[in-house]
Amino acid sequence: MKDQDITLVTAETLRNEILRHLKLSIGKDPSHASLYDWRMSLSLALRDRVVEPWFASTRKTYEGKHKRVYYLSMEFLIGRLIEDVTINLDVEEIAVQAMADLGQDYYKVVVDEPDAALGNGGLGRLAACFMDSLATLAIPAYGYGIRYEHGLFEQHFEGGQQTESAEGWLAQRHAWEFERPEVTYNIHFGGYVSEENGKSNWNPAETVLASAYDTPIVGWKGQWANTLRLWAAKPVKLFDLESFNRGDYIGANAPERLARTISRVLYPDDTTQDGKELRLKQEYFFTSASIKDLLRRFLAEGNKIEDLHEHVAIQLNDTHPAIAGPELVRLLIDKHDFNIDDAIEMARKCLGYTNHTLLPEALERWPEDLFARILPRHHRIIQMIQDRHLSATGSDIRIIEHGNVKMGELAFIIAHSVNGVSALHSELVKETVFADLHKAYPSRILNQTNGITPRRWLYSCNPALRNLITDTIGSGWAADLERLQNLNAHLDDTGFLQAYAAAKTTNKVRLAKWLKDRNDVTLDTSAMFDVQIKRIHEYKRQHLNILETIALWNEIRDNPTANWTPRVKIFGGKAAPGYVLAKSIIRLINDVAATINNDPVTKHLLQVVYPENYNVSMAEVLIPASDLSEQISTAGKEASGTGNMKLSLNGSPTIGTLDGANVEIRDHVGHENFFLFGLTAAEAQEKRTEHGYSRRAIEASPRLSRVLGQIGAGVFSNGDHHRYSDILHNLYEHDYFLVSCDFDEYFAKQREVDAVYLDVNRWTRMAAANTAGMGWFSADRTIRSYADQIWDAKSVT
Ligand code: GPW
Repeated sequence: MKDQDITLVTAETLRNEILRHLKLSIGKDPSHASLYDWRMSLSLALRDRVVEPWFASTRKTYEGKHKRVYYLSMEFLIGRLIEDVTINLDVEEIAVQAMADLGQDYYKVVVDEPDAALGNGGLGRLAACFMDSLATLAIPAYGYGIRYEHGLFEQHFEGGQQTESAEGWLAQRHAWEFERPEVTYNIHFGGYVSEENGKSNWNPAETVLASAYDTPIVGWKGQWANTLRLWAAKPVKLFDLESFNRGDYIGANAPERLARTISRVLYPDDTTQDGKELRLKQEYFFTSASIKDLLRRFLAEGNKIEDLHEHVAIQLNDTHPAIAGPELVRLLIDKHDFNIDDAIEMARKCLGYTNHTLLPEALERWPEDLFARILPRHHRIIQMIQDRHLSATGSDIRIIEHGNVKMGELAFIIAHSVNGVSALHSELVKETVFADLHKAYPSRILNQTNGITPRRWLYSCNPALRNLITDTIGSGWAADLERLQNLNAHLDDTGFLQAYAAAKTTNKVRLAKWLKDRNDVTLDTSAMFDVQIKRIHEYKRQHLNILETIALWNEIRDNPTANWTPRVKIFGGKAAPGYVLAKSIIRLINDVAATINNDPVTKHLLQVVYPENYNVSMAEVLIPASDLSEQISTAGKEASGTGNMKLSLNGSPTIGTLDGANVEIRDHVGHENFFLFGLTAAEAQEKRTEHGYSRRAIEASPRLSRVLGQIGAGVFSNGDHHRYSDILHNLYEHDYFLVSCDFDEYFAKQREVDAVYLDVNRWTRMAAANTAGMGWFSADRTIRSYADQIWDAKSVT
């Protein structure tokens, strides 16, 4: 069969395909079809268009014996897919027309799709951006993860406080996936290891089935498509008929319930690890299934197992899949007669490990007794990996220490490459968490600065700016983002700047309408939209932002007739359900909003909005409308950040610290187009050694003292003096994240921002310079670099 030419689709053919699906796949007549029915029909018609490029890609990979990349990740935060697919297939206009011809509003259908929220934040979204770039670059690749029945929880505010409810994206049929009931693997847990003729046998106590579901991921212009393969856990024995026959109807379902628990729900902790047995089972479940699957594919193509590393590159997205190392070693020994040394060597050649954090609470470690109970054979293999590492390097760094199995050390030692996710972070990886291992393996640590897909994060979410860019520098930039530099030639052209400002206004009006419909709040679109969107965490310092907001409110009230720059402070983000202080910060933001937004003296100058349930789709509305990007983490704590890149790319200059990728963003957009403040990573570390530093900083700042005094006096809590004693105590007594120390400089820098914003031309030039400078942060650049430096993988041309 001939490859499909995607440009041959017309609105008419697409319309007929939609109607055919409505009838034959959904079983509905147009006169009775609901929004859901139309959405399913459109999605299935679009999915059909992806199948040909998908088959063609598989065929070319097979015929050319090309190396495949396997990206193992606990999280894939992909969001909605309809627009992603229409844009990548270049059929958006056609889809709009086809739906209009059917009497349907395409955009209504688009927003009806639930977000696939199989991730918490940056790490999961990075995996989704990487899948987009791998397909765009035509690098043969599989993403492997878990098909969670419930994605990230839904966030609600009740009296300003976060509550959570289960998310249910699979309550409706998932249009994009293909179930593969024939692709299953037995995954074992527990039991014991016995020795026989020098061979170890694992006699597991429990077995569940890993069952595959495939979603094709199509790249730019439909030239290539890869597979996202997600595993669902199912029982080996479907139903306990004996119990049923005894009349024990509940007990009869026990095998089903037990197995399905493994893929039931995404753990909602971002950058913290709590050592739960179920989490370890999830990690081993999807990792083992993935390794077995890639070995099966490799052998089915007639390859020799000795050549595995020439055909397979496995990337570990943080340590969550680090058990891939021991699992591969185990399979090579038990099923392919490798000796232990050769097996470790082979595993090393195949594996790369990406580190995404230095926070000690995020570094995975398992109590050794728990680990040995669930994975007895892997426990022994890890000891052998450790023995060989100790004797080969003379290092005294152990994987198993003080009764813990440390997954970071395991991943480092078993992989041939270890990378950080921004230049600063990779240097800190060498100097801190892995300093000793870096000495033992001095060429192992690399840097791969993160990137974002410009298709979703500009082309698709920001049509106003997309059109202006294409009108100004021509098309082609979406898959060659460095071309945005060509905008630099237009930065002093008044017509261009006016058009740029108009595009921003269009997006702000769109956001204002969205908020009006959803939350019934009215925004002044001429005010500066100041945006902080990310998980709520002390190190990200949303509390620094809200304290500064209170200080500004005070100053406007003190002097209401001064030339203030009107601002809307927009927050978005979820807190881990068990993270008490983060939840307190959320409540404080909502309390402050309730007070400030009702103050007749200031409400035209200062507003705080915090829409609930921030997710990928909300980000797609907020980011294009943002004027100012808040990237204010304590230096040394944010590994990279990727929201910082999305906002800057969309013309929102950063106010930020020298942390993570902020450092490189500032270098690329120009120091004069970035509002820098705060201690450096080295200064922050130094500061923490000074006794009583935070109390002293607070006492030295009348502004901050006044704000903290107001909070303590109950100004934002109906006179309740104690509501925020946790935050206040934390700031006075152990302000590890240095909010107090950075406060005054942050406040002063915000006033500089105010002044620049009043000068429309200067501000717009700065915003446009951000767009022009951000081309390097395309995930295409990041993926090319991984392919060259870590995977030795090539684009198929
Ligand atoms: F702790 N990140 C995240 F390192 O979103 F595993 N979740 C996580 O569990 C971890 C990291 C982990 C984020 C980083 O915080 C952020 O700085 C980075 O940009 C992102 O991963 C992608 O690299």
